[in-house]
Amino acid sequence: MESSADIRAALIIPALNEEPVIGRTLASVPAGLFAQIIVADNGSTDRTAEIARSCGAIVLSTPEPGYGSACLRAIESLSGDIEAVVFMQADSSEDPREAILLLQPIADGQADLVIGSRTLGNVEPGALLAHQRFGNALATLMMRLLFRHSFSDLGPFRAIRRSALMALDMREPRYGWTVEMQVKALRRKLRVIEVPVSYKRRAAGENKISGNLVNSAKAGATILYTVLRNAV
Ligand SMILES: Nc1nc2c(ncn2[C@@H]2O[C@H](COP(=O)(O)OP(=O)(O)OP(=O)(O)O)[C@@H](O)[C@H]2O)c(=O)[nH]1
Ligand SMILES: [Mg+2]
Repeated sequence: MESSADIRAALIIPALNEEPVIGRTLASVPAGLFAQIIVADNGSTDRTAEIARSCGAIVLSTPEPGYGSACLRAIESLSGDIEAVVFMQADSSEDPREAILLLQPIADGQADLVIGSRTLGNVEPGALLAHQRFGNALATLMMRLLFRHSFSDLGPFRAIRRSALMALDMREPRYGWTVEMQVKALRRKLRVIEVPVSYKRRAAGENKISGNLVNSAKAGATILYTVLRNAV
């Protein structure tokens, strides 16, 4: 696998209390692939920020809670020459070497948004739970009915052209963020593709969303509401 794309890219990693794993996640990012690596923290009470800094990442914190708020803050701080952004989890579920697969279609001028699809890729047993698959299936069905476009996943590992990202005017402060990006991209008729990515169980640390049924239900409701709200 090649380790550099023909585009100047930044990596944004939203992270909340990921002390046991953020170091290994950052260490596995191929050298030279990203011009900027930003860990988007908000309110970690452990050593996430300190470890991320010691690994050479820029750490940004926002007092506003939420996955989306952290990502928004990171976007505001992108340096002027960045042409594309990759979003990735902090927990080593994804393989950062595969970021090149997400970036290349953008570099080649073939896509504006590239979703890393876990359901098309290699999923470690137990990494995608039944309720996650169900939520994904429901949200992608809604998008298929509303926009006649078939996504296979809402995977958080994804790349987007910077100009497209700015045009989307992202607003969702919490877990509606990923699906907001997909719905708005369809509404704006951006060139959207999917590539298969591999997906593993988190390497260590605590789950914030899918491991807890109440949090999953809340995230699921936010996601479905976000699809509907941005569709009209
Ligand atoms: N900054 C920030 N990051 C968050 C927040 N909630 C989750 N994250 C990060 O978003 C990513 C996804 O959260 P996870 O806890 O891994 O959720 P999940 O992938 O459904 O659950 P696992 O299967 O355990 O990985 C991780 O990198 C988290 O650290 C938040 O409120 N703020
Ligand atoms: Mg995770």
